[in-house]
Amino acid sequence: MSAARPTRTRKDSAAPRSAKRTATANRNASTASPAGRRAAGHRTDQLEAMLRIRRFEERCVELYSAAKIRGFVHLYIGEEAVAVGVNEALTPEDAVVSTYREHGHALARGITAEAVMAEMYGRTTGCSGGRGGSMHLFDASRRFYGGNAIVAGGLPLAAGLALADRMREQSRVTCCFFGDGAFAEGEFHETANLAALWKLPLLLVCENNLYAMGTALERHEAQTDLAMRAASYGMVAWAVDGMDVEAVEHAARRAVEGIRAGTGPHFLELRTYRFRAHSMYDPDRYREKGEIEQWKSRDPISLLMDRMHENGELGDKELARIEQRITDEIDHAVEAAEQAPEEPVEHLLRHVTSSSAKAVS
Ligand SMILES: Cc1ncc(C[n+]2csc(CCOP(=O)(O)OP(=O)(O)O)c2C)c(N)n1
Ligand SMILES: [Mg+2]
Repeated sequence: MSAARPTRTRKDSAAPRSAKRTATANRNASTASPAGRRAAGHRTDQLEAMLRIRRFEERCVELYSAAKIRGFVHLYIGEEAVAVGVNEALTPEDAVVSTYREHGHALARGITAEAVMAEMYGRTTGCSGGRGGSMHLFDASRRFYGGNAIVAGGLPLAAGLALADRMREQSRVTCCFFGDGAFAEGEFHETANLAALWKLPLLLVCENNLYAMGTALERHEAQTDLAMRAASYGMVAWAVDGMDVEAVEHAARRAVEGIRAGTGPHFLELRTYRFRAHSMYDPDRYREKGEIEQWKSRDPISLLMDRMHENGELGDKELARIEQRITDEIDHAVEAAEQAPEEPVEHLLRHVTSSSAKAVS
């Protein structure tokens, strides 16, 4: 079985075409000019944000092997450009709803590595008080409304948040991340229909990594052009190269602009790939090694680094400084999680609303 298609020139050209122009323009801009320096600085920030996610998850793999982290863990490695590029287009007032593969979304949103790592450890200092774990990161103060273990489960929640903001006449956008697997769920179609009908301020971000667990897209969808299907609901929809962080950000900015202008929901199909298995339990026997390697040759971090090297924007010293900063941050996060307390058993019934719940003796 082969689902390999790392470069899809014709369809990718819709939104990214202008993104590519922007990237070319950036390359030509002299870093000596203020605009050139700003663009270079922005790329450095994008690189650091993607590296933070990558290094955080690499550490999670080690900690999982050491049985420090338990339960289900779904890694985002390979998809970092999506979380980082989309987040750049959002403001702190906007809302984000995510999936169980959400470490990257949470970190890009600004939840600290310390709060996420403590949650991975199930400690009280975690962003969900240690009750959620890897799949249920949550931080209402950052308008980050989870982490959701149910495929497509975040979509109706996101529509509700967007409707609430609209009713309060607030100019906010709700961004909902979900996978290609969500297309097989009624919740996607019900949400898309109502959001388009009511012109909700909703950004639908489909992370099309070509697989829903071990099932390739063409084995569960009759029509695999997801942007085209979303457009059939009467919303603006584009397919974007999800390995190019600048293209992602450019498309997300255009979409958010349209949403804030009142034109209703926008849909982005980000064509991406997870380099690791579905979860830590998955033996990953349904993909050809060659396919994985082909996608790795378009690693979003290497793509951006190559562009920056080409522009003379990234020196070895600067890269080493960024890597060190991230290593220190993650070391500190692990140390803090190791020291943090677990929830005492007497608190077991906190947040349990059932009247039949009994106190533990
Ligand atoms: C409603 C529901 N059905 C089935 C599952 C089991 N399940 C967990 S992950 C997954 C695949 C989802 O794939 P996709 O949406 O493409 O996201 P990805 O894992 O690729 O990021 C399935 C079927 C679930 N969690 N929820
Ligand atoms: Mg998928």
